[in-house]
Amino acid sequence: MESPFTHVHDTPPPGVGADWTIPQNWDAFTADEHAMWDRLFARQSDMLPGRAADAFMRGIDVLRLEKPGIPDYRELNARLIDATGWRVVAVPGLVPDDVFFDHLANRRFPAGNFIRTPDQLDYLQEPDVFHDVFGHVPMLADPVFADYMVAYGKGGLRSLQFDALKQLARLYWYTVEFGLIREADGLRIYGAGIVSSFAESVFALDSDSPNRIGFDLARVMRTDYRIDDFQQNYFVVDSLDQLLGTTVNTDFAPLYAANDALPPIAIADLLPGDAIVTRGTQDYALAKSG
Ligand code: HBI
Ligand code: FE
Repeated sequence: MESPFTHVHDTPPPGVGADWTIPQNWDAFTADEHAMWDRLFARQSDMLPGRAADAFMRGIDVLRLEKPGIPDYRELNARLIDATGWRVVAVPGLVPDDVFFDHLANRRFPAGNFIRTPDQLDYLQEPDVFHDVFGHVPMLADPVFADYMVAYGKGGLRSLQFDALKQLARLYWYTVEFGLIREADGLRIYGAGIVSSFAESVFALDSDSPNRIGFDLARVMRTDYRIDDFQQNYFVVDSLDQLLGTTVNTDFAPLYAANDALPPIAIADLLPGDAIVTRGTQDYALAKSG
């Protein structure tokens, strides 16, 4: 069983609950830590209008995330619970897959309770509070996306019985983390890995390099991805209803089996059946590899 992450411990460290949650301890964040949030927030919110999905921009608004400083979950959760019944809980970092899925299935989003330091402004291995709260939580204020994440958590728990974590992790990656959506005025980003990244917010929409492919559940679940650089593929949903509908109306057990009988799809490969939105040059990835 392969996790996209490498340093997940199996049992909670001392002082961490059995569900891996810890108190947010908001009062303990320093002025420098709040200032880091404000710096990241300003940089992203300047760029996101016209790039981020309507649902994401609405979430920022509904949750009053423009208030300076790392959000206090006592206030944030009051608004989030009102909107969709979701809440944010603090965790030390990555948590085991079963614990992660159980939180999602119960409308709890686990957020890393630390913030990056100035030397890690643009890239970090483990999700911090800026990625988790700024990136993920606005979409959780959208009722349709909120239900999708619950369905994903429930599916995740079942996938562990089917030994299908890898297939389900790809679905998370290409939707929740790096998804694009088609809106009236063009493509928009909704994936948390993009909206929380200064450079990828531009690259994902403007670069000629990556493929942009119409979302197809079975295809996505076979597609490898990279965790070390900009994506070489983005998958485009027509609506959040499409994403939720496909997920709840698909019987995943036969799909896992059918996909298991096929080879994985290499990162940048295009297939004859793909609904190609833009065919990428892959210039960026090729230049990097060298
Ligand atoms: N833990 N805190 C945290 N955040 C994640 O996104 C996360 C995790 N543990 C496991 C996990 N993700 C993966 O299983 C999913 O992305 C599939
Ligand atoms: Fe994330």
